[in-house]
Amino acid sequence: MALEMTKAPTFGEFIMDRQADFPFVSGQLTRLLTDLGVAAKIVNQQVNRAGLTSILGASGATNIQDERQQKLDVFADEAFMRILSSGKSVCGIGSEEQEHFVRCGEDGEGRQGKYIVLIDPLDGSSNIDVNVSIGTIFSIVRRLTPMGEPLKEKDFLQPGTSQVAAGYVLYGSSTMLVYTTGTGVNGFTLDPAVGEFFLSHPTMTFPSKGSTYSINDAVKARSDRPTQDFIDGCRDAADAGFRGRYIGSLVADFHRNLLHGGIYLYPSTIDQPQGKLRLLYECAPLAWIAEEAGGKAVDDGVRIMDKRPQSLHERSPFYIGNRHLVEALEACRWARRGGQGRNAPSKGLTPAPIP
Ligand code: P6P
Repeated sequence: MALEMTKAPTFGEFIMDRQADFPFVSGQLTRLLTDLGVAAKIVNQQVNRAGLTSILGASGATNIQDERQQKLDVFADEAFMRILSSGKSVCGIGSEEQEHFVRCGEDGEGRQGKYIVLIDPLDGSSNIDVNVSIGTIFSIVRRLTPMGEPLKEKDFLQPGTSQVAAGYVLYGSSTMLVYTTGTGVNGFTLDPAVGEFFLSHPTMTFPSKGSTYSINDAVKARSDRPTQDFIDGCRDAADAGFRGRYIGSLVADFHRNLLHGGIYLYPSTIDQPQGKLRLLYECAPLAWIAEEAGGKAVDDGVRIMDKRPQSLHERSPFYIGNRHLVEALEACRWARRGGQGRNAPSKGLTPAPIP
């Protein structure tokens, strides 16, 4: 019997092969991506045992977001911080769990290392205790300050278009790592038997059409009229197969929409005018993944990738998914402006017929 000689490349093999595509790189990004994979495996191991160890439940502390920190939040943050700062590639880290930017290196000034990592170590952690999928989201940019000098705030506050790599880890029924470096989106599934991520979803793209909308119904009620018009349009299109799906875990909702088509919305609301999600380490990395997969990501009118952050934990309204669905939402915004200005609807936009 012929031995099955072909196997999917591991994450490490894949990024090494891709490095060969860029002959002048120093290998620091390869090392950094490899470190992210190692940290993801360590976090995954704890996530999978959450119900079996004392790590379940709140740590008692609250983080900068004034959110009760779950013990796994703290564990994940420490794991990523420790592994990323131990390599020579990273000069600084901005984490959802850390109030301030962290400058790496012995003197804590971030003088060495080419890359900055912005990370949400464990997003959706309120779902941990109920065994719902959670995720890690990461974004990588190059330092702006010359090597050897202390990092400055501007090194961390760069627009999404400055990213050199972005991705997420989904700790779900299986654990996946999905990332882009600007040449498409590739997904890797962890084989826990060997402790390796194997390429399982090469060249991921949104399906040509999507019919799933993901929004918290309570938030929809407090959002602006164009968002409500759009969702009402989706509901009216139920006969056309439109359906609501909301897990309450951004990475899980985004990943389902990427595979099956759909749009995720976290709008600005009366009580949260800038929405809930964080621009630097939630919106921008997923926006790049979405665009590389043929989709679109905007806030109330601006491309997420073009937004220049003013602070580490800055929030942004966030609408992301199939291009035709995001543009249908933009058409609702255009109509509510009396049909003036940008985002005039293209022909045949569904599902949100302009009222
Ligand atoms: P709400 C989790 O806290 C999170 O940041 C995302 O993962 C998720 O999509 C959203 O917030 C859920 O927020 O207000 O619907 O509970």
